[in-house]
Amino acid sequence: MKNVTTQVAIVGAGPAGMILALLLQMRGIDCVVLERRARVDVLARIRAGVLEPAAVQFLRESGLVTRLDLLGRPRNGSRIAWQDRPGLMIDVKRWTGTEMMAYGQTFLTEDLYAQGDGLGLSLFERVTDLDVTGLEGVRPQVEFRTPDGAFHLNCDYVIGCDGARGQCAGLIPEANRRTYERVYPFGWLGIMVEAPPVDDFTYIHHVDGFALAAQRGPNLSRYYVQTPLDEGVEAWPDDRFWKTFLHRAPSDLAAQVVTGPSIEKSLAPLRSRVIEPMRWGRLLLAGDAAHVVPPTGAKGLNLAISDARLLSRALIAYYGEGRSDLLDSYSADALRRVWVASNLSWRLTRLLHVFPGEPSIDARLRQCDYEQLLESDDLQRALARDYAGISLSG
Ligand code: RFL
Ligand code: PHB
Repeated sequence: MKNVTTQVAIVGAGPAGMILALLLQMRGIDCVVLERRARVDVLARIRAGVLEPAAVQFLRESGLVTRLDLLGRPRNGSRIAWQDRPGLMIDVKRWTGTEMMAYGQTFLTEDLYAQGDGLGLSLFERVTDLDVTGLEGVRPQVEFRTPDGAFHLNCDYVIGCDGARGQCAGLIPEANRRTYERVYPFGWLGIMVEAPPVDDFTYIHHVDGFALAAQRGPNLSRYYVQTPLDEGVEAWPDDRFWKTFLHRAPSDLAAQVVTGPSIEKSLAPLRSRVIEPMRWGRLLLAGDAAHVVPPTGAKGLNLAISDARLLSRALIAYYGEGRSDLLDSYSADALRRVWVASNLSWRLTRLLHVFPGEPSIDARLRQCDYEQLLESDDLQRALARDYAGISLSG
């Protein structure tokens, strides 16, 4: 077994793990990243598309991403389209004076891996048999295997950035953690298409279900439809997808859509989950490992970025100045944002989706919610602020 010693061991090389690792590395704090998958698989994942103003500003200032201005597309906000009712702009620009940015998570991950190569980041890929011990002491131990052999790692802190299906959250003994969770009775089927996108990100509510038109670039579009959980990707050939999407979209939007063969297709179940606290002993959690939101609010990646940022500050203060106060308050500081974002994601999901088997009163209440939103500047401002993450940044 090969021995490795480091200050911070980071499990997971998604956005949370990579951003944290790079921020630490740039400040001379020694860290090692352990990733279960091979780089090609991590880089092939297609997920988020929208960044909040604070995330854009932070990524710009940090120098971690090099192509924001080349590949990113500033957005004033996103639209809601509603069957038989007027549409509505979630007008971030008007109500907050800031802009969102369309920037695919795939681009971000490529940027982060390129920075990691440039900085000589110590990244172990295809990690298996991860075993973490000693989290209650001062010197946690991590054992793992890669195709190159078995490793034993000594460190000061273990950071769990291993996503929604990772194992780090489970290292907190059940008696010391609380999990709040809702599993939604539907998923999103997403396709990527090499065709010009529609003008605006548009969330669509239709009596038959939700749909979303999104964009990745001048010739790259992303579309989603709400689907039942008992149907896999194979039940959704392209022609069924397009028929469903175009049926749910209002006619003016449908007229803009350039259809084409999908170059990628995937199914995402929806859930809300928060694990409290986000720290136990020498283990700290960040990103989807600690909290999962349904994608409706476009918050997951933004939360992963803000966790990584908070945690980097706390670790830099610890190693630079010997202060542990920011590490002690990390969980509470992060959870404030997490709950506000979880609440927005739940409210938007409930507003825009049709829940199978719901009582008929729910559809009328949903319509009432939307009509109140249409009529109220105050409600629109509040929604725009939450969507932009403005009320969270304080
Ligand atoms: P990730 O990206 O899941 O990365 C976790 C990494 O950990 C690895 N791993 C392990 N490594 C070592 N040992 C183990 N035992 C391990 N177990 C797991 C995994 O291989 C992986 O590489 O989590 P992270 O870094 O916390 O980042 C979270 C974001 O990826 C996620 O929240 C967003 O993609 C959510 N999301 C969106 N967020 C937004 O802010 N804006 C959006 O527009 C948006 N759209 C979306 C989304 C997520 C979606 N899906 C597929 C759920 C749209 C969709 C459809
Ligand atoms: C996306 O671009 O994939 C996307 C955009 C907005 C969302 C979710 C996903 O709320």
